[in-house]
Amino acid sequence: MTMTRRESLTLMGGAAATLAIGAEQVQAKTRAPAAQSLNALAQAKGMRFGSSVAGGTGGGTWRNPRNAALVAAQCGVIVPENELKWQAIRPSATSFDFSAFDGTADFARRHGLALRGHTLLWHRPKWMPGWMETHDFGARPATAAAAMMTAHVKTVCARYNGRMSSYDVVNETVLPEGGQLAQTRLSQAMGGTEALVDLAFHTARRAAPGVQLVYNDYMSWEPGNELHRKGVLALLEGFRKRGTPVDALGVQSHLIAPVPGASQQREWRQFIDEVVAMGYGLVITEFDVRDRELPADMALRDRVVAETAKAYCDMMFSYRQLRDVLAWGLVDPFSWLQGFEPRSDGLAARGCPYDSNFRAKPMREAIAAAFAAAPVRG
Ligand code: 9MR
Repeated sequence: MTMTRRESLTLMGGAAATLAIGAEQVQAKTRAPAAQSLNALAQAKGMRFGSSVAGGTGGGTWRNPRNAALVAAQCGVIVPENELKWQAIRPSATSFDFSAFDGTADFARRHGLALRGHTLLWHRPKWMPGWMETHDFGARPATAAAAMMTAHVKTVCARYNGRMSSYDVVNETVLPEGGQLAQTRLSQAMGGTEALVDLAFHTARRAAPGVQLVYNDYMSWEPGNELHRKGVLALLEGFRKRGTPVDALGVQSHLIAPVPGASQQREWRQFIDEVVAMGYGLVITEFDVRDRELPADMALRDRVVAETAKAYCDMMFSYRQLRDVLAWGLVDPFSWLQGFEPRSDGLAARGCPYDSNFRAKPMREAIAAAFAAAPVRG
């Protein structure tokens, strides 16, 4: 069932009276653990908390001292927001440039933070480097495409050997509209998307033994994601049938507040149940909450975002297959959400655990409370 905007706003109005109580409960429950870092709370359960960190010179980077201090204090693991993508590290078909990412990797080393690699293959034409569009794959395109994919994975894995705990080997190759696999010039040259993504995983397993290998995608629990989820399940089934070495599903978790209805939540649980039944681990790779459907009132928005985060984390943390939980940025003003589908009233999005003054928001307390309530992993 798809809720219209009007229905969801009516629901919001009705829910508003009870939200205040909900927020007080969240605060009361989390008063004690609030002093502990999110990663310390996670660690107590055999989990880890982390965030993406940008490179470059903006506020969300490791170069911003306040942001760096917050990341170092709250996180046990980080992932580069953009700096390991093909667009960043492949200036041409034959060259690599790691200068942007190396700063982030060095920041992780200095602070004793684990690293996730994002991503060895973002399999959408839009996110390939520009030169790919006109690249000449020659007389034997399948051989040339395989060589390019293999060289890419081997080069990245060799450079960061012993420093990565996990890779998003393939990102977003399932099309959300129908669940089919995306095609790119690389997969077309290779003779098919399955062959290409399988090769990426097999190469990563050999080049980075012992490192968690993840398929990462943004199918979510809101209505409208049914075909996307179906496509992801089909891909994961295919991996198992073909013996492709994939360890976990990366659930990006760019949620849209408010909390979806009970039937949606049931469907989501069924989806995750099917994923873990196939033997896959789970990673929350890019957590944040979009508030563009919520009214302007800041306190109300923060509460509904926190409620959404709490309901989601409670469900996800109940799966012992989930160990790593990464936010896609910790601080509101630096979030990708500010530029992507901005709110129609022009207000800044408030989808991260910390506000523009680096103060913890109710969302931060919701995540803390969910860690406190999570079962211990063995
Ligand atoms: O947050 C990232 C933004 O800064 C980039 O411009 C964009 C394109 O590279 O990618 C964003 O991160 C995406 C991630 O790599 C994959 N999942 C969706 C994320 C948000 O769009």
